[in-house]
Amino acid sequence: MMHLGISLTYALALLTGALAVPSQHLNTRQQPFKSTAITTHNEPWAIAFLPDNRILVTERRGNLRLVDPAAKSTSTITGVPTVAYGGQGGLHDVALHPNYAENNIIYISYAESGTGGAGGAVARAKLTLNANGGGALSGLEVIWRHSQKASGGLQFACRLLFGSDGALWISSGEINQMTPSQSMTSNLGKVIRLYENGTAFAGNPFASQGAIQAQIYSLGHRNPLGIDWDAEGRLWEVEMGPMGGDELNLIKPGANYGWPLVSEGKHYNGTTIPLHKTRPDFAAPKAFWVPVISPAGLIIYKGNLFSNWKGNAIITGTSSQSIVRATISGETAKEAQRISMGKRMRGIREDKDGAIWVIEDGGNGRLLKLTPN
Ligand SMILES: *[C@@H]1O[C@H](CO)[C@@H](O)[C@H](O)[C@H]1NC(C)=O
Ligand SMILES: *[C@@H]1O[C@H](CO)[C@@H](O)[C@H](O)[C@H]1NC(C)=O
Ligand SMILES: [Ca+2]
Repeated sequence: MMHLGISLTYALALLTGALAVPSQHLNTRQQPFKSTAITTHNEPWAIAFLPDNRILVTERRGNLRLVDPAAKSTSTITGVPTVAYGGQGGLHDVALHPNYAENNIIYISYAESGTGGAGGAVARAKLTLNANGGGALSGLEVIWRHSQKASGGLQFACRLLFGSDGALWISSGEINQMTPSQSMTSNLGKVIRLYENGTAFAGNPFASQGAIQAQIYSLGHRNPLGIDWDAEGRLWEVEMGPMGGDELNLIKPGANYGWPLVSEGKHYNGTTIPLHKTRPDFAAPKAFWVPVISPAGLIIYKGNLFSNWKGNAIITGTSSQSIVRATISGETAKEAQRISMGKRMRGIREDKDGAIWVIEDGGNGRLLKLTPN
């Protein structure tokens, strides 16, 4: 700590995030938590906790693993459909049905091949666990898919989240097609709300306007890789911008978040894009990052273990190789801390005891359990 060349009091304040100082001063070199490596995975993407404290981990090449954290062991769940592995695509998220304890249904999202390239899909299946580890999916049924496919293998996203309304929420990426994010006859670049069986949720804002429209909760998104609820039941979302302009958004029904018409970033060829402030009819992000952090996952922290983090957005970043913590006050949000992890960070989840679990990106990505020092 003292190698930072700052006072102990100040360093402690940094570690607990108690000081409201600009984020460039908050690149804490010493991590404000204990990090315990549990297992290592090949391109892990997402984490879901089972009721018995074991953990499902997806790996992008199409493997679903069952982790026993007590034994630090990994076994395999069979029956995952063939995924379109390549670019950013493959097996993505995993989530439990709200009544998993009774029906053993889980949901997975993944990229699938088809006419025109690849697109995102969401399927549900029954998970049967073996007594000696491992298990199998059966009765797999695709309940939703992107309304078009595209080549390039980019920006599928498709994070899965259940709400207290029992609905399945999907953060649908725009597979690098841009304009469909603004099209009401496309489900690319949208936040989607469905019943658990895949039917569009009756209370959706455009429910009366057509089959695709009925799925849409919000539009104008690019690569929305994280969604979570706050304690008030509001939905927050992070999405990767183009060159610059990663966003933390507060999701409201029927709102348009502007992509690709407005952004705080530029196109990769350097062409400028009008800023959100030029179009007040679009919802501007509550926080944005230029240069990018590359947000790949999000939780709004609800536990007591990290007592100073309650209600904060905790964001995993790939290019930034960090965990970014943002405070939320009313409808405003602000980066408060950036914790260097030394690796591209991918999935993040909070367990029922308030510990934070994250996974590193890439070929030897570790599943890490974070608890206070
Ligand atoms: C899906 O669930 C909704 C809500 O429970 C129900 O109204 C609808 O009929 C179901 N659709 C199918 C195809 O089962
Ligand atoms: C730059 O990239 C954007 C997005 O792909 C494209 O719409 C635009 O035409 C490009 N501009 C130039 C000058 O190549
Ligand atoms: Ca936006």
